[in-house]
Amino acid sequence: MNSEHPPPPDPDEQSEPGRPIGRRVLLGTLGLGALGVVGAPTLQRGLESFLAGASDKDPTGLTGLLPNGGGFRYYSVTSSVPRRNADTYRLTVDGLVDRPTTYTLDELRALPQTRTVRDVQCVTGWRVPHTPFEGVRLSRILDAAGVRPTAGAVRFTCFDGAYSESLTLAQARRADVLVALRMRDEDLGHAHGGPVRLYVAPMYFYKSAKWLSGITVTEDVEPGYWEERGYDVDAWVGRSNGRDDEPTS
Ligand SMILES: Nc1nc2c(c(=O)[nH]1)N[C@H]1C(S)=C(S)[C@@H](COP(=O)(O)O)O[C@H]1N2
Ligand SMILES: [Mo]
Repeated sequence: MNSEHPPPPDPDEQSEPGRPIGRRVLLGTLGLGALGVVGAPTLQRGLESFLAGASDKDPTGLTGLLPNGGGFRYYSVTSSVPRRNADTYRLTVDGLVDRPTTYTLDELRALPQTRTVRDVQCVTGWRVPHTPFEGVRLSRILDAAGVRPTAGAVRFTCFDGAYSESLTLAQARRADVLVALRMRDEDLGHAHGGPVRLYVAPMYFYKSAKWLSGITVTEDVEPGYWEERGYDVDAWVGRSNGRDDEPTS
């Protein structure tokens, strides 16, 4: 089963201080709103066993990951995603560049790798502290392609056929934005967007497009999948979306 990311909060609810909107919206999405009367930690455990149980019956093979021990949730906006491996994976770089390029997985692996260790933060409130990611700096890939002077933004597309994201060119050139091949010191598995996902360390995790297949340099930012549905395009952690639901334990 796939756990769909909840829609953004209702602005009226958002203005009430101290309400755990993220969790409530998540439960609402799963049709478990009635469980909201029990204490939050119990509720969270109940939700996790509900999801884990459901995922056992998942025929897509994306199982045992909901949530896995590390505290991640598994998100996909599509009900199934094709698999890509070293033979079939391709990353295309095109748009406003002098040298459009297609990379294989081995070609990405052969480039210099950068490792970051930061907290992963989903906009709905869950956080996974000190998570290592490793991959190629996006800035290196952009430089290799030769970004044209009229460019102002970068758009990311995915081989799930649905998700998209975008960054301004300045954001995309940050040293902590990676085309990630590894997470937690292992090759990125299919469920977490492998073999290659974007990793935008300073922003909410929805910026980190899984199953990355396309990087297109554009003139202007085009809102991504969740941004067309109400989330902020500038997704700096703690500075946007109004629902940074800090864990209480
Ligand atoms: N292709 C794709 N990328 C995606 C998403 C998605 O649904 N599809 N969800 C986003 C959101 S909202 C989050 S929190 C993270 C979840 O990553 P994970 O499933 O590895 O925990 O992926 C982001 N990237
Ligand atoms: Mo998210």
